[in-house]
Formats: sequence, C-alpha cells, structure tokens
Amino acid sequence: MAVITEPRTAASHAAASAASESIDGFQLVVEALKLNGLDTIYGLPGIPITDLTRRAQAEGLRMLAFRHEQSAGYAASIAGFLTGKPGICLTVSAPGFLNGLNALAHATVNCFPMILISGSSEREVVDLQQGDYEEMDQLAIARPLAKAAYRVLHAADIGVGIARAIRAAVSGRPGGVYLDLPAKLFSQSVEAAAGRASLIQVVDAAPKQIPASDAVQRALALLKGAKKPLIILGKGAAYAQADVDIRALVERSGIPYLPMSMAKGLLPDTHEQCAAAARSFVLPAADVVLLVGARLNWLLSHGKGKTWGGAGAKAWGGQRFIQLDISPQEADSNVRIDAPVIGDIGSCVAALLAGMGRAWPKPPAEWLAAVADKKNGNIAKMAETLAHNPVPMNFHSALAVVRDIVAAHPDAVLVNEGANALDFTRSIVDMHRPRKRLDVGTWGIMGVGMGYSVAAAVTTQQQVLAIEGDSAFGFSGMEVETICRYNLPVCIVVMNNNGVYKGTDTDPTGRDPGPTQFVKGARYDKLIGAFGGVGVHATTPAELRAGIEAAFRSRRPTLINAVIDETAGTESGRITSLNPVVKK
Ligand code: FYN
Ligand code: ADP
Ligand code: MG
Repeated sequence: MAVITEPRTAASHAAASAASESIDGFQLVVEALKLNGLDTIYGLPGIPITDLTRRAQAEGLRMLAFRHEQSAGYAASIAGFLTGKPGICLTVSAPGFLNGLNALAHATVNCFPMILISGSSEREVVDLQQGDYEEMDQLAIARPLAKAAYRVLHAADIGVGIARAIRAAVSGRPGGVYLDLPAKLFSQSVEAAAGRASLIQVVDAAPKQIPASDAVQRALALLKGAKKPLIILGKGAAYAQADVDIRALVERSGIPYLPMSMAKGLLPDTHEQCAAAARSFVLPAADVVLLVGARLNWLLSHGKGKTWGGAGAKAWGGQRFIQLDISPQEADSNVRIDAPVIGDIGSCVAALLAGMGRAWPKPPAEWLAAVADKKNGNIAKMAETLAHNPVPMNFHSALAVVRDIVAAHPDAVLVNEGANALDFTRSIVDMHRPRKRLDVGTWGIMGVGMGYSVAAAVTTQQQVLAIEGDSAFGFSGMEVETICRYNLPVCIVVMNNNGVYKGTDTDPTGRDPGPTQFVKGARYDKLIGAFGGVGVHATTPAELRAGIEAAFRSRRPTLINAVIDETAGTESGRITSLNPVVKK
C-alpha cells in the first residue's frame, strides 16, 4: 500500500483535513506523480487543468508555466533525456493538446521518455460529436504519434493510469506517452484511504535487459577480426548514463569513435580516439562498425551510398555492423546487421567489456595512423579558419568564442538549433562532458531552443548557453519571458544574419521581402529587456565574449544579439542536398 510520508505544506494540510474522508481526482493525480518521484511539471494552465497546476504547486511540485504548450512539451521531452525519468507536460484540451502533440511525437521519434497529460472534454458529448467546448477525440489522435496512449475515466484508476504511463515511457526503447484525463475525472471523489491505496509506486520502471551471451560472443568475434574498426556513439548511449563503461570500452578497445551530435562529450571531443574531424574519411573506410545507441537513419545516410563508399544509392561499402540497441526491431532497418546485441546499453557495454578481458588487441597501427592523419589535417584547417577575424563577424569567428567559453565551463549545457548555427556549432564547439549538448535531434526540428533551455536549467541547475539561429529562435522566442519569470541562468545567443540560412534573398518582383528574409538589423537583444533580463548587442567576437562571460558570472537571463555577416551561411547548412533547388 502506498503510504504518503512527505511533510505537508499548510495548503495541503487544509486540503487533507477537508478530504479526510474523501479525496478528489486532482489530488490523486498530484499524489500519484509525487509518489513516483515526478517532481516537475512543464505546462500551461487553462480549462480544465488550472486547479491541477495550483494543487501541484501547493504540494511542492515544481510547476513551470510556459507561454506555449509546444515549448512546455519540448522541455518535458528533454527533461526525460537528461534525467531518465519521464518528463511531464500538462496541457488543456484540444488546441493546447495539439500544441503539445508536436513535442510528444518528437519525444517518440527521439526515444525520450515523456508523458503528455491533457485535460479533455466530456466523453459522452465528444463521442456523439455534439459540439462540446474544445471537443476532440484526443486519445485517438495521440495514439499513432505516441509509444502508448491511455485514458482514465474513474478516479480509482488514476494510480494505474499513471503507473502504466511511466512504465511505457521509460521501459524498453523510451518514448512519448499520452495520458487523457477528462475534466469530469478531476472532481470525482473517492474515499481517501481507498484512493491513496489505489496509487502505485512503480517498482523497477526501466528494468535492465541483459544481452544474450551468444550475441555478445558473435559481436566480439567480429570486432576482433576487424582491420579498420569504428565505434559510433549515439544519443541512446548518452541517455543510458553508462558513461564510465562506455569510456572504458572505447579506451580498452583503442578503436576510433565518432560521436553523433547529442553523444558529443560522452568522451571529451578532444580525446585522441575521437574521429569527429575525420567523419567523411572513417565512414567509407571502416570495415567493422560498432553502433552504440545510434540508428542507421538519415543522419548516418542509412548506412549506404557514397558516404559509406557504396557505388549507388542502394549499395554500401561492405562494412559489417554490430549494433547495441534496446529495440530488437532496430537491426536490419537499413542494411544487414551482422551482430545485433539487444539489451540496455549499460548491460550490453558491460557484457562486451567482460568478454574483452584485459588483453584486447589494439586496432592495426596503419588504420589509427590514417585516421589521425586525416583528423589532424582537418583540425589544422579549422584552426586556420577560426583564426580569422572578419568584419562583420561570421559564424566561425563567433563560434571560436563559444568554443573557448564551453571549454572553460564544461558543465554548462549547450542548447543548439538552426541550420548553419547548428552545423557550425556542432563541428566547432568541442563538448567535454556527457549530455551537455542538446539539439534538434532526429527530425532536425526547430523550436526546441527555449523549452530545452528551461528544462536544462531546472533539471541540472547548471548555466545554459543557447546558440540559436535567428530563424530557429523565432519559434520559441516568447519563452524569454518564462526564462526571466523563473530567473533561470540561461544565456541566449541569437546568430543574427538577417534570415533563414542567410539574409540575402530578394523578391524578384520587388514587392515583398524574400521568403527567407527577416527585418534587417533586427535588435533581438531588446526583447528580453521587456521582462527584466539583460540584452547585449554584439558586433565583434570581443563583445560576444564579454556578453557571455558576464551572463555566466551573474547567472542572469541574458539575450545576446550576435550580428553575423548576412552573406555567411549556406542553404540548409550541411544538408543542402536534402533541399531541392531548381537550377535556372
Ligand atoms: C567535425 N569536423 C571537424 C571537427 N569536427 N573539423 C575540424 N575540427 C573538428 N573538431 C568536420 C567533419 O569531419 C566534417 O568534415 C565536417 O566538419 C562536418 O562534421 P559533422 O557535422 O560531424 O558532419 P556532417 O557531414 O555535417 O554530418 C552529417 C549529419 C549532420 C547529417 C550527421 O549534418 C547533422 O547532424 N545534421 C543535422 C542537420 C539538421 O538537423 N538540421 C536542421 C534542419 S536545417 P568532412 O569529414 O570533411 O566531411 C533546415 O534547413
Ligand atoms: P543518434 O541520432 O544519436 O544516432 P538515435 O536516436 O538514432 O541516436 O538512436 C538512439 C538509439 O538508442 C535508438 O535505436 C534506441 O532504441 C536506443 N536506445 C535508447 N535508449 C537506450 C538504452 N537505454 N539502451 C539501449 N539502447 C537505447
Ligand atoms: Mg539566420
């Protein structure tokens, strides 16, 4: 039986004594979350969940109210990634629910544990389509976009509903879960003792999944025979929080590794085995590739084609693959996986380490030398580019500053979105600690910036540095009010090049601005002043450095308008090939 032992606040005392005989749905939801250690809600109040937000706050939960549900949802999704507990997003019905749904789908696609809880209208009216306030069959709409979706109709089932949502979100491959709570549920009363007894404290929500020993042996045999092995670390590896063992696997094997974007920092990017700067060399050259929590999706060119040394779009370079993943269905999704190892990353990596023993042979010296050669060449070229100080500032000269500041503050969390602002930051700014780089993920989604920043600041208490394209920032810019309201240590740098990709587009008819153009010389720094934050206008790397350093010192909400050459940047950054342009 669930026993509530937490000290009670004055408000909850009153609620508790009034409800010594009965307890309502609102209270049961709050207590069920609390009982499971879910202490933070990202949401937006309104009908029918306004009082739920108040009750949650009065009971000591952190209730972070946003300006738009999409940002609240992205915050919840990344809180799930950072903590391994489902991030909770709470919204009103139909429109609020739909605003949160984008983030729910994003969580599912990215394998982040999240629960979207939405109030909904009266079932009887909705199901007969009689036109209720915000009428919508939310459960049916959420289902295809979520890992699981549930509705609770009776207060006595709240405990089960929340327990199922938690298990679905974090067990196996994590994902987004929808929980539909109709308005009527909240005012239902049940006898207090029975109600509390119905709550479930979930035991072992994300059980370890131990890989089969024959799968481990198969993988080790393949790895041992490799002449040009490569390890690819994905965000699944970062999520698993098996940092020490992953580092041991990489170092004991001596194999060069490539971090996917959000796996950067799992080992420091400056590690001698890091092959990030030789990406286009190692992918086609490798003979055996060990994937650790990374999918062979578009971000890895589906394991085939030119990137992998294949002759045509369908061919690949003949690499053999080992894949460590929690999902048994992931293997063979794009090319043959010769040695799937299915289990949680922590258990898989531990099993490989145990099987390797202490005397594992290092990869052939020629391979290591070839990777080092390519990498050092690229790093030297990059150093040369970064040494320039053009006027106006470009992405490189601005990001050289960011790179130094991140190196000096390795625990700061870097949030990053945009096209060029994303791609340049990824390759220029080294990460030094695990789970410090949060970005657009599997979909290359825009709009995550401010939601991620709020959740990163709240869950880690660390300084957050958000490097935003000027377009990307616009998707969630109003949340600077949220950041100021909660006085969070977030420093936003808007890379302002007057437009999407760049600021030079024009309307050939001369009537309107070009479709990718924004107001020229916009002063994003002035936005934050409206809410008491610090605005900085930076036109040189020195001003940018001073602005970021002051923000880190003061931990005050800060927005820096970094003026970037409007001709800098390319269409879609590094993924230009995905953006069809008709050549005239
Ligand atoms: C990387 N590189 C470096 C370094 N790190 N050079 C020097 N020093 C360092 N430290 C080199 C690397 O070898 C590559 O050069 C190049 O920089 C880029 O590296 P990256 O970013 O790792 O590689 P690439 O090819 O861009 O990666 C493919 C990708 C990535 C698909 C994984 O582009 C990606 O994550 N894209 C997401 C894009 C996205 O979502 N955009 C949002 C929508 S924008 P070469 O080896 O010479 O190739 C809408 O328009
Ligand atoms: P990236 O984009 O960084 O390559 P992906 O999102 O494509 O990463 O891949 C992450 C993979 O990690 C998914 O296939 C997912 O099933 C897997 N994964 C997530 N969490 C775990 C875990 N705890 N243990 C094992 N695999 C995991
Ligand atoms: Mg721009």
